[in-house]
Amino acid sequence: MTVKKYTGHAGGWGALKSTATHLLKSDNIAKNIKNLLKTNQDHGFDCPGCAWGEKDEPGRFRFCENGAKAVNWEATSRRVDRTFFKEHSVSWLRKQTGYFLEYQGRLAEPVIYNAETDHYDAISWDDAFSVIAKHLNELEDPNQAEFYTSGRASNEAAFLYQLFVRKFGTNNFPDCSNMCHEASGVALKESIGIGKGTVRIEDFEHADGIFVFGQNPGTNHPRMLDTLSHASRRGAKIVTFNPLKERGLERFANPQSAVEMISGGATTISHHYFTPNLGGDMACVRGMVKVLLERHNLAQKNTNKAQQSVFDLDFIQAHTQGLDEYLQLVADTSWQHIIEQSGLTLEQITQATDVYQQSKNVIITWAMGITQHKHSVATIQEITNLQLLFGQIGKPGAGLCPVRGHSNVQGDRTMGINEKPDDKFLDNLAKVFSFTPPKESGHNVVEAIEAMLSGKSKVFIALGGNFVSATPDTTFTEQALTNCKLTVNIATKLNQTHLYPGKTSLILPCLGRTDIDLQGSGEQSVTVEDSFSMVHKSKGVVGSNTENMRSEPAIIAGIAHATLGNTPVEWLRLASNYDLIRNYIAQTLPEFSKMNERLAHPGGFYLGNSAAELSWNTDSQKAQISSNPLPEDIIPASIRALSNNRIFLLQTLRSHDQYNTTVYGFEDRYRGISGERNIILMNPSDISDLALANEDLVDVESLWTDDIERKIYGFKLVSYDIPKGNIAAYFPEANPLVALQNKGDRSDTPASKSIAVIIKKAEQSNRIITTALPLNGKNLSPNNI
Ligand SMILES: Nc1nc2c(c(=O)[nH]1)N[C@H]1C(S)=C(S)[C@@H](COP(=O)(O)OP(=O)(O)OC[C@H]3O[C@@H](n4cnc5c(=O)[nH]c(N)nc54)[C@H](O)[C@@H]3O)O[C@H]1N2
Ligand SMILES: Nc1nc2c(c(=O)[nH]1)N[C@H]1C(S)=C(S)[C@@H](COP(=O)(O)OP(=O)(O)OC[C@H]3O[C@@H](n4cnc5c(=O)[nH]c(N)nc54)[C@H](O)[C@@H]3O)O[C@H]1N2
Ligand SMILES: [Mo]
Repeated sequence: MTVKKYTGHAGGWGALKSTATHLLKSDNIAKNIKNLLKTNQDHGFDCPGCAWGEKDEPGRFRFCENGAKAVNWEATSRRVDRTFFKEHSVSWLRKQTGYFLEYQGRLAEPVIYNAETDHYDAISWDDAFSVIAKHLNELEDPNQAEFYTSGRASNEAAFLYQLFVRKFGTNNFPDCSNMCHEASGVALKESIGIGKGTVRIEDFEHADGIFVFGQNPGTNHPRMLDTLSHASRRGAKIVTFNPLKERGLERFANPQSAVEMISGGATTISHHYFTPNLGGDMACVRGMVKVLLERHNLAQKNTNKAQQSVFDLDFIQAHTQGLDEYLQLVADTSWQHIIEQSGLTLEQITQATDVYQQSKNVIITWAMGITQHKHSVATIQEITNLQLLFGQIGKPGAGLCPVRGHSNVQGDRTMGINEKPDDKFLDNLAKVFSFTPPKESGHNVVEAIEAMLSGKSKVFIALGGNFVSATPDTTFTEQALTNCKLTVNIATKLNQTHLYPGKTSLILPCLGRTDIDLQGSGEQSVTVEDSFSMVHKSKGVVGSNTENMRSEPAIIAGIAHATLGNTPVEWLRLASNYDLIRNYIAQTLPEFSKMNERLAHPGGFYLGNSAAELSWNTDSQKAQISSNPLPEDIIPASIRALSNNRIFLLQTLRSHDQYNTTVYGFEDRYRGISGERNIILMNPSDISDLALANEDLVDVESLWTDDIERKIYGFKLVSYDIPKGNIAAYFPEANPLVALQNKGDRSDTPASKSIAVIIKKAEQSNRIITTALPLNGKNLSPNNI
């Protein structure tokens, strides 16, 4: 492992070099260059990397370094077929890393698990569909099946999937959103009546202040840096809150700007960079509002009537409710509480407030640093309150911007992948398809794991994703899957989830976003929705060696047809021409009316956003200014009481060289960490307080109020610029530490950025990294797993 401080700016030649290296390492350089040029273009495919949007500007490259990696890795010519599975048993494959599995290439043909030999064998598509149909139809209750979705599924696939599952009879739709932006959806729905962001990409051109909370766009949304650098050069002030000094948020050279590339110059992104404690953001915003309230109270004494209010009283009066209760709560929150919890000084909070107050138009963005805490819903509502106090919603250059993760995770929700569907959607489904969809709420991710662990749920079907590695309490989730009678994975690449088969298990290989999708009526395109509610077409361009793969809609149609016959639709006919699926989407969801026609417009179409139009679909028909108490403490007293050792708060995050559970390599370039992923970032003075040294190996144990030991072993300490008491490790390596019940209030999102842990020098000098949980009475230790 090497650790070397990265002193350059983000983007620039480094990003270009890395893109080139990944291209050169790929099997087919010319093909991949051609692919990249089609990324996010009108006649190409939507980048499977992230959900950032694009302005409708012809002639620009629209990919980034990490999008290039995603495209290259999907377009590999390596194949995992029956020969591969003959050579490798499931037990052997389980011992390999995710990196190894991903590297084997694309899944090439359907396979079924043979428990006697512990190998997967080839199976025909028709037989695979029959196996699934038989298992589903034999269940006593449709609620005994779980239907997981990962956010790459297209609108067409997602719509078909939810239609099949609801007709089958359940709302059990655990999905990656539950682990991602669920808190944003819950908070915004309550506060402003719609669970999506209110800004469009053009708004960034009109914002004077942009506040970025808890996200690392240099790695996870690199095209956002392009947007931010334009705003910065135009004079907008950017304020960042992040415990880590993420390089991309400090300085960025745009690989698409000739001047910056040639001059070696870069644009300053953040004018103020604040490093709060993990989970301290709600306190930061509460502090900002407290400063503003104090200024407001002073202003009220002003004799000039026009200057008597700091807040936008007209907006508040016309559009909101809950002001008085909230301001009382702010007044009652002590500065000591705010300062201690935020980890910032009063002066820093005041600086942030000044920028906010001086900006005519403000956008606030956020991602996982905000959504993966116990008090995430409350934090997002606090952010929303701030914007409501100043009427910073529903005007150009202002609003709320949860930056979504997976490239179509927002679209999947719009299509009805939702364990708690709203009545209007169900009524429309009932009307269009003449059946009564189930109303009862289904399972989210945590509930699905619990149901499979207890044996209540017996079938697990996954439309993409890597359930075992993405979810908390890894060992429990593995057990939950192996408890099932049937597990089915529709996937592009082999991953750990496929290696924890139920009694019967199928892997069904599907086409990816970049592949040409040929059906009965010709080449198909699909659609996706970005973070800005823009729906656009995506059409694959790669076309070799995919004969025995099927598209996601074709696979879903095959399963549905085998299970339900031709009800309520002719599944196979829909899969032969996706225009027909889109016609049904248009009939079911009013905002998609004339979908096929509107898609002809370059750049696609905008779904609209009620809150951005100052229409509030809440019970009161007003935007809600919420009153949530600041948490007493980020690490609750009940957890503190569990250990006499020093307790640290751990966040799990992404390196620059991974896509969620897919590890592309070992270069976390902007953090200067190379060659190693089993690491713990820690403040140097914390390392010496523990009487440890940089690069020492440690065991990490998380604290939770059950009697289960959750540990990871032999992680390397890396001395890092991070607030004291806060530490960081990579996702998914640290997932075994997240207790299933350590989750967000009202969102049930695993609190992956808020794990109380204790650190000890590693007991063994060899580096066995695994979990140790007592399961079924068997005490697993690193040596007998
Ligand atoms: N290349 C690439 N692109 C991706 C992904 C990927 O894995 N690789 N994943 C996609 C998906 S699904 C998602 S959801 C997004 C994820 O995008 P991000 O949310 O950027 O992902 P994380 O790596 O989890 O980064 C969390 C950031 O928040 C900070 N943070 C953590 N806790 C706190 C906190 O309490 N307060 C504050 N203020 N900051 C905090 C961390 O230091 C880190 O900078 O990216 C999407 N795009
Ligand atoms: N500790 C911790 N845990 C986390 C997080 C964290 O920050 N910390 N982040 C959470 C977040 S934000 C998310 S979104 C989840 C992600 O959870 P998932 O979405 O379940 O995980 P991914 O790693 O994105 O899934 C990768 C797999 O998807 C399959 N795949 C890729 N492309 C396609 C496709 O086009 N179609 C199909 N059918 N399959 C495809 C491949 O087989 C690949 O192995 O993880 C969550 N888990
Ligand atoms: Mo995500």
